[in-house]
Amino acid sequence: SPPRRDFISVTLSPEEAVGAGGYNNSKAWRRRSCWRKWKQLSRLQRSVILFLFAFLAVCGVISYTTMGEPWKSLTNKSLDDQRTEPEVPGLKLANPAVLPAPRKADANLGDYPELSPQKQPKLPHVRRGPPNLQIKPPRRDVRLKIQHDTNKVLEEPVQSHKEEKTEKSVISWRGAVIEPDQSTEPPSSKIKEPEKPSSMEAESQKEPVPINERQMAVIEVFRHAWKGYKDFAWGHDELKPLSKSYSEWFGLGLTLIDALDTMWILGLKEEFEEARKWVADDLVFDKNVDVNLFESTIRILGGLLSTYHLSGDSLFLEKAKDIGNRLMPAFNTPSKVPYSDVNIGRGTAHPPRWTSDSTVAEVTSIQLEFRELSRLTGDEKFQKAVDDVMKHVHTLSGKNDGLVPMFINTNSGQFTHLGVYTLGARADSYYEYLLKQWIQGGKKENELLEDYVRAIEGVKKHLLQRSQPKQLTFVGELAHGHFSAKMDHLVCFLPGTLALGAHNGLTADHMKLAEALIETCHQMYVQVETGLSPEIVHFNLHAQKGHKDIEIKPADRHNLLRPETVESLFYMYRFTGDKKYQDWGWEILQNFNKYTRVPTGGYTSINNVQNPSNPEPRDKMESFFLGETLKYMFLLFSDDIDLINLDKYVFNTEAHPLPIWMPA
Ligand code: DMJ
Repeated sequence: SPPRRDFISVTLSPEEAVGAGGYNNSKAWRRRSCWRKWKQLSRLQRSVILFLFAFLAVCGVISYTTMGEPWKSLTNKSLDDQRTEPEVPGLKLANPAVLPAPRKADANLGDYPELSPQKQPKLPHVRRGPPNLQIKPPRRDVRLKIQHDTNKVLEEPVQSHKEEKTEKSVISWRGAVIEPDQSTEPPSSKIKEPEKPSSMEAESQKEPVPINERQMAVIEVFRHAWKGYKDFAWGHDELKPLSKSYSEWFGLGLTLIDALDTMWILGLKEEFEEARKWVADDLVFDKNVDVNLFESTIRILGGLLSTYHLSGDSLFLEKAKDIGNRLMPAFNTPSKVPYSDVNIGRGTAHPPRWTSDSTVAEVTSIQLEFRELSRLTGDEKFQKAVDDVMKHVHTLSGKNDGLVPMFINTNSGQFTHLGVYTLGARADSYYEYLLKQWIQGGKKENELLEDYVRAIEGVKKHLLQRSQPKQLTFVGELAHGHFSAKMDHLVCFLPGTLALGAHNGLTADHMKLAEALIETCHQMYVQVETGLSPEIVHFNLHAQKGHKDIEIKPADRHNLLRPETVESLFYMYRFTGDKKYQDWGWEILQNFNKYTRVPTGGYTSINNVQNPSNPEPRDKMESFFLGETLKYMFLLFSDDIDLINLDKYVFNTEAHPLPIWMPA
């Protein structure tokens, strides 16, 4: 066989000859030239070079695995910071100019201690979520000593005074310590005392606002309700306090989830920790169960997101992502207007059995939650789905001066049952979420504001009337041109929403209307025998001897422990400082205690607000009693505006506070 050659001879082509003689810098020439040089090396030389390359490659891989992730994380952050436009073509994010760049779904900086907030380089210009909203957890060394009887609290001022002193230190973890300069700090997965940045020092020097006697009474009511839930309904949807059992709606521990952030705000650390454990160990969404998209969004997704923000505990964000993803099939409709029901285990969605319509309030009151989920996860699909619904509804015909019908078809995307307009059931929170989305997004999304302002003008034009004899301003309903003097208790969200709009710069007449309407809602309580409002009232338009302003039909005289009036009282007190609103709320709390409290634990809905001697308990405690009513009650009695500051948070329609997206 021919001897193996260490060299090869190369015959140059004419062009190469030219190149050799002159200057040829073509790529082909350079490639061939390199190859020739390589081939001219000895086998030993080649082996050494190859070995060096291999060695460098191994070093590269090792250093990438130790340093690559943090580097990647920082790189992603820089990209996020630069991003001003959404990645989805055609989707204009609600407020790209002011929206803090979304955090990536897997951005758990707890995994990277070297990137702890204090050491992390501050990236310029853009504030990042979750924003400056973490509120410190309750201190372990402080225990609330709460009396078991509300009346006792009031009868024994000396003891109450002592408790107030104890509370001073309890409150110190809460209202006074909102941390304004932690905008770049991701929530850690564990609750811990963070090192205080300098701006926080100033905050914590603020005199703590002590919990007062009325707030103590709310805590006592909460604990009594919680006792019933814990003893007889733990982990189930709702307590049936009389039969000492429970009812199931979705089978997802609805009351427990709805109550999480209330416990945090009230400072009930032990209860909170116990509930957290249930969420960690037992809350499973992989279940073959149909849930209502709206109800599970406002109660479960909203509750988990707000608890995540208050506690900084990533468990709640993980659960929020899980349920958020499982609800997404609802948007797979011909019109993109979502179906009312989703099977969260199977990933299928459908309208109610009898129709292909959805309720307008339901499809337009899930936006705050899904938008926030996108901001936190960096996954735009959630926001896109709900923004598309709003954009679509914005363009629809069938409105009457901004007022919307109650139903919308999931196939055609058009309103149905035209001609009926109400601010009550099936439309209510459409109006609420127009304003609140505008606030959430930094007041930049003009279409939302336009629709809201137009709708309030529509209310004034078509739905406002005055009753006799007291001249109470109320919001009635319009059906095919006929005015009905019927008002749901649900409409009592409106004074609070109007006041919130006025606080955010809308015209003073909104506040005037809010003042008139909250007086009416108050009268819906005080003109009734038990001092509790019925579900629906009819106002008298004509004075009749011996008649009050309010008439109640037998089918409407139940009370479900609803929050709307207390909610509005809270806003009115925050914005006016008028203590009468606190007094009105206090009367309501006392009447709940008088007529709805079940001695063995829990509170119950009642069937007859007109019969003080037998209000006919219904044997059900709705989850919103703990999620909303008692939370708003506690906030109403507080004089600390930093206890859920309304310039930093916006409440979803189930009273779960979500952050307002701060401008850079
Ligand atoms: C709650 O689930 C929400 O407030 C919703 O917007 C209306 N109904 C109840 C409370 O009444």
